[in-house]
Amino acid sequence: MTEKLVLVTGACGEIGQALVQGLAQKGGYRIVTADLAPLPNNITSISAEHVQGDLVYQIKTFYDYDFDLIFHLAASLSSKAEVSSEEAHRINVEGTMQLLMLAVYRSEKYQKSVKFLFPSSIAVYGLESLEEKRAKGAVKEDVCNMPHTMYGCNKLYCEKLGVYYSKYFGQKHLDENPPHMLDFRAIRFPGLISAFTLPSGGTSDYGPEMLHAAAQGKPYSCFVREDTKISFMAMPDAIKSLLMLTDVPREKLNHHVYNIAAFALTAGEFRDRAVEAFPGAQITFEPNPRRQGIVDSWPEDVDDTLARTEWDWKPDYDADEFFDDYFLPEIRKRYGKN
Ligand code: AKB
Repeated sequence: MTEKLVLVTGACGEIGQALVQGLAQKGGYRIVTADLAPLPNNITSISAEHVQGDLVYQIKTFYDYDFDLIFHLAASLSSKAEVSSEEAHRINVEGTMQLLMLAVYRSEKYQKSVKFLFPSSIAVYGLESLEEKRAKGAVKEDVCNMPHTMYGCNKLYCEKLGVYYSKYFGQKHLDENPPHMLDFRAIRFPGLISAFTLPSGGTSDYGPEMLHAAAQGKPYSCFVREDTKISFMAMPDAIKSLLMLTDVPREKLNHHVYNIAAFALTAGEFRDRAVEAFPGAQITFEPNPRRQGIVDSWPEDVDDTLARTEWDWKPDYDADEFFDDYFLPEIRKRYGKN
């Protein structure tokens, strides 16, 4: 079977590293990676070619490649994007727009829809108050799409752009023989936690940061309140969801954008689990008002009925399985705490 040519942007990030390894395990792919940074050791041997540099300036390079599949992971996350919002807009929107244009150009030229997998986020949601957040509970895809952050606005707009390039590009869908367009598929990820990498620039980062600090015996000051609740997921489940959605026949999908859920915990519950696993862990709570405001605007949880019914999504790790079967065993190995 001929290998499929796949592009992974943001390959050096948390999802990127895990996804490149997941694609290699699955086999059948020739992987071209792209990122601002050089490849970390754990994926250098897997990448067939690494294009290092600013994505917006690298795009023209990619016009020569016959990509079947694109995982566009490059992004400036929510907290970082609030500090440098213009740069975030350039990366998150201009980068995505350029890549969507490349993919739709190739789809039309070679009459073969390029599959474009896009990691969106719970950050597209915006709850106006803690009362509304508690009342709404697990939100469906079509409610509260009123993001409070640059990053959330970028992700929501790029979802819409993806649907535009899949269904209405140049209004060519009205032509007698409409051309092949993009096959855009997006997942709204909750906060992701890996035992092997640490997050940077996000606002759900307090979860993984707290656990990694406790495992190393380092004190941790949490930048949100104890009662702060949002949805989280084990990194292996995030990769599973991307690979599952990639393989679903288009005709089985009635949507382009999907919530996925696994577990939702408060920051206090993370603390309890960390202290239980690493007695003596010193965890305090010193909320940062701006970052607190961001997570307060995100839902307590998400409703992933569409993903479950349209492509049989189901996480492998609920909260207990996350700690007992994935995170604690791996983190203890990583920091030599066996
Ligand atoms: C962030 O915190 O910005 C990300 C996200 C929830 O999309 N981890």
